[in-house]
Amino acid sequence: MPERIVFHIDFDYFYAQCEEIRNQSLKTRPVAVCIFSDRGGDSGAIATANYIARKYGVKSGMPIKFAKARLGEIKESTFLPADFAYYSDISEKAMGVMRNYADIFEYVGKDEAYLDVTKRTEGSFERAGHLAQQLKNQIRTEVRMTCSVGVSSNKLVSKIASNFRKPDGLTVVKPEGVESFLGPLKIGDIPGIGKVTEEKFDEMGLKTIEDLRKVDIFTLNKMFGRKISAYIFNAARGLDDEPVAERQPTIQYSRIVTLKEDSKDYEFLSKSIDEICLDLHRTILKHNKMFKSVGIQFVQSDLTNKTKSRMLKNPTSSMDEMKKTALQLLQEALSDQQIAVRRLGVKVSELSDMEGQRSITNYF
Ligand code: DGT
Ligand code: CA
Ligand code: CA
Repeated sequence: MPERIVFHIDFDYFYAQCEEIRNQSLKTRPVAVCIFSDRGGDSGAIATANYIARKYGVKSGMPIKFAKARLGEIKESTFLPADFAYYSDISEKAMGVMRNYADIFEYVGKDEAYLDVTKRTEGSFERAGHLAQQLKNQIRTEVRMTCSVGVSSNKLVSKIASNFRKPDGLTVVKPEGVESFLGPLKIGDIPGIGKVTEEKFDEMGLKTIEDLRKVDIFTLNKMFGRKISAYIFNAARGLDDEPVAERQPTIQYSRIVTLKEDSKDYEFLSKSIDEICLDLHRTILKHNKMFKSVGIQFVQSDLTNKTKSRMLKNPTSSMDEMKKTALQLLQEALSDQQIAVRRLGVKVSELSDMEGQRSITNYF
């Protein structure tokens, strides 16, 4: 079997970069994206921060209050509430670009994917490096986003490599360079090795992956059990044969109709929303799904697009909820609408399975 070539792609400071995309002026200031809890005020946590805010020590998972304390004095630092539906739209767009580069495309999460490119590069790392650069360029021009890419012959090393130089990194690790690439990295740079495990090794005087290679499999077995220790033992040597497995982002359902005439009249458009929701809701029930995000889409008379979406508090399969949210979005979208709408659509996403909840879910 020829050597595989695998990309791991991870978008840089994802939520915060999405915010920069729609407001370029954020690029020069510290930006933190917050998930406010229901308790109000500043209770809640930081989802992520741009690299300027990170310089001041702001990071994912930190209480908003701490982050405000760190950035409070800094001019123009900006705290924004997370807008998941919007981040999903950006993610979709970027995934759409990436999947064209892959023989096998594995969606991992909103800001992450593996691509097997063995066939199209004919196993050449030189070609793979160029392909990765091309992909980065296309994401930059079409989505206005930077990402970091790791290229190697397996998923494990590519994941470590994508994280090696961030943001906007591209790290190619050829098979003959794997051992020397991994050697100086921290044990905690191995995916899945958390703080606790890292500390255990630290107590043994082991800090780098090179140090870790000195631990024999029997010692590891005693520490972690067979399965985990086999993983750690192989990971330290850059060994991983897990295949890239085709996986697309979770499905979303949408309906779009062309209106009888172009319009920006709420009364007129809302009638279509009613019909679209009825139709869309049938699909939801048929697939036994709940949705957590509702969006609307305009194709305007000049054929440009406009979208707006909203995350709900809880997953639901209720048609009322779908319609209510779509109508709200419609009203908001029309408030500053210049051009008439030609086609109107509704989409639901963030789907989950309904699994036996039929009886307690309110359908209509
Ligand atoms: P990066 O990749 O280091 O440049 O920065 P991010 O922000 O892309 O970090 P990553 O890839 O670990 O996570 C992707 C997104 O997931 C991130 O933009 C926000 C969200 N996220 C990450 N960590 C946390 C967390 O601890 N809490 C919450 N609520 N969201 C998180
Ligand atoms: Ca990321
Ligand atoms: Ca990620």
